[in-house]
Amino acid sequence: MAQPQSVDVQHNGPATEAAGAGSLTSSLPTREGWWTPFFFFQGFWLTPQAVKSVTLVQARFQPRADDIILATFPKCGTTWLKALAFTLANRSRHRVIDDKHPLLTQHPQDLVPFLELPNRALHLVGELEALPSPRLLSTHLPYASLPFGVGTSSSLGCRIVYLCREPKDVVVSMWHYYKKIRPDFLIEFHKAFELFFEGFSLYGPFWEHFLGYWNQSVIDPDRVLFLKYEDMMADPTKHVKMLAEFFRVPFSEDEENAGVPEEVVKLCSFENLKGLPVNSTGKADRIGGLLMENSSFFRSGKVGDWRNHLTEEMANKLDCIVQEKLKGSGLAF
Ligand code: PAP
Repeated sequence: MAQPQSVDVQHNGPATEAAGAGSLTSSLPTREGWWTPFFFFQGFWLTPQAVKSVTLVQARFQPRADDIILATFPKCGTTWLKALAFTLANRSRHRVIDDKHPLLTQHPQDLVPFLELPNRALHLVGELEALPSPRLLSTHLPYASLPFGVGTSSSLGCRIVYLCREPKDVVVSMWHYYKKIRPDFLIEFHKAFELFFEGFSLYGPFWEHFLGYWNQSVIDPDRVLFLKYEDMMADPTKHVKMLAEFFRVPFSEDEENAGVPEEVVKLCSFENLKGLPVNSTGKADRIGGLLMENSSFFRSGKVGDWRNHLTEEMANKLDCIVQEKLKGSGLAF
């Protein structure tokens, strides 16, 4: 591992809690390999920008008991979960079959705000505080790094949906995504695979990320709903109903009879969302300083695409580390 090094952390306006972030990163282990050095912060690899925004979120975010947090490791189906959750939670305001439904004109990523995005964290109090309850929020933060009150098992604790995915598909999705959004950062697939395998990827080690939420879902299943992308793909309607129950807006008998759960599945399906002009054209800066195509979040949307990218040896190697790291937890892929 490379020697710790300092990074220049810019401070903006009243975000004084970030003042310690520069000195904080200077004392953190750091490693190169991705487009910028990552820092090992609270047990996970983050960009300097992410260290800064996570610190801000932890200092400033005011959780509400009725907040619902959508938590994911990157490339595990965040966009899909945001679309489903938004549609379910807001269906009394926005009918699922309606040519004015927000999903038809807004990118799913924009309908549920991330807690820790750099440009958002700086306006955390203003933007997130202004949202009416119950708030629907999303995060890539590991369980242990959630701001106090989100992660605690108390009446203050928010409800959390965690979505994870077969790691072999995650690494493939991640590599394609970086290739698309960072064309100036060239990394061969086998190199990205090695880093991911070592647990060195954004918000990695992925197994620690999975386990943090998994363990909590075992202890407190009413508060943490743990889902897998593959299970959702296999039976989306069942999962849509499960999510509606978890959000405390279960489908009525009339809705069930009218096929509303199936309509939610259709509206949020990969094929439908990918084909919409708002998702297939245009660019936006969603992570602070990087303009990316809206289509970057819709690639193949398949289970098992890893077969087109990993050799048998690579697949076995990743399977072995996953088995070893998850051993005894009850979680398996
Ligand atoms: P993020 O974590 O960076 O926000 P995320 O949405 O998790 O991104 O990653 C995109 C993945 O979800 C892509 O997977 P792929 O590369 O294997 O194709 C994307 O295609 C997939 N995805 C996006 N929308 C949907 C959807 N509606 N249904 C299923 N998969 C989807």
